[in-house]
Amino acid sequence: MSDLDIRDDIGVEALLSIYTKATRIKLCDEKFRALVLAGQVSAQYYSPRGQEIISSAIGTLLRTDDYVVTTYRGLHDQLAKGVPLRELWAEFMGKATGTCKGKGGPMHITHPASGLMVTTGIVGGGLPIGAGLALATQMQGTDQVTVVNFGDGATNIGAFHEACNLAGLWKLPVVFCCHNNLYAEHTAYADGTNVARIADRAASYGFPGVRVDGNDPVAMYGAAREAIARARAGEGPTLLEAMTFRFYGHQMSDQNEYMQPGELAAARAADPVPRMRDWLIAEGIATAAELDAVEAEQKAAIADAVEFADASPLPDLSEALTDVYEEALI
Ligand SMILES: Cc1ncc(C[n+]2csc(CCOP(=O)(O)OP(=O)(O)O)c2C)c(N)n1
Ligand SMILES: [Mg+2]
Repeated sequence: MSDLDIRDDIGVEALLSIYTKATRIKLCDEKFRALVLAGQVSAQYYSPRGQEIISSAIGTLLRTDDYVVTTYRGLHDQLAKGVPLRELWAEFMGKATGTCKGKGGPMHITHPASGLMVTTGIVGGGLPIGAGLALATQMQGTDQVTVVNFGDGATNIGAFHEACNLAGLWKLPVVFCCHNNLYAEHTAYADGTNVARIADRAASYGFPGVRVDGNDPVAMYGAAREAIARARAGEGPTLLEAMTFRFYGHQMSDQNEYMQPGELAAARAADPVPRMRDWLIAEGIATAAELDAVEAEQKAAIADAVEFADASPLPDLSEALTDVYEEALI
């Protein structure tokens, strides 16, 4: 397919949706890192900068009632699925108006109304939960789809294999989306796994595995569309391996010393968000002025959310034991 065929096939609306979501993620991430570095917000944060296109394509394809599961590096998945900016920012700042009333923070965003069901810090822990969500919708006879997002490191955790096995066996309506950013904390993928392509692992569970350039909106949209359609049609899971890179290391204090010389600079030079902007303009899909307007609109929405979160109260002490399974612990 030529770029033009693909453009017609995907449609301008979907392409602009991907760009709008990616812009929101990029700007949100930049603002959050700036506030943390300035000491104005205290939170554990794992930046997904560089991985925006994967979630933006998936978020454009999913319905609100579809489910998404993500990880501590989950801002891109949360925003792309439609978690509202104000509640998200309030949660990031630990405020009572946040998605989890300020008790979760960035690593535990949950917003069922948007279909963002779980954010977990347990590597690989999201896969069995996602398989369970998919099993629930299968039993209820709906055509909802669950997308589980996780990293390359997670594919060496037992839970990945257990979830893939059952999902394949029961043909669950789930898409396992691995964001392969080439590193798990400070360990390069090849130093931890003797299989060159994560996508190949799907064969052992009897469902398709597809490797795709996760930074290419057209390729990512196409692969995700097929996987989601398969799941929705009752044909079972797909393992997507979306190749990408994270621009700000594992966590904010990461000095990236374990990377190859020039690797990070090369990845940043190929930043997928400005690259998509240039492509949209070059293809005549949007004008620079139209995309400037998208960016200005997202900036204003983020400024509003930060102001809202800043002005919101901290949770009351009397709330400390609500919604935290206190009865089960007694
Ligand atoms: C079960 C478990 N083991 C170890 C950790 C510590 N840990 C946190 S993030 C991480 C790396 C995971 O890498 P990957 O799955 O590639 O995701 P990425 O951080 O690159 O998005 C590890 C080992 C954890 N949180 N949970
Ligand atoms: Mg990784």
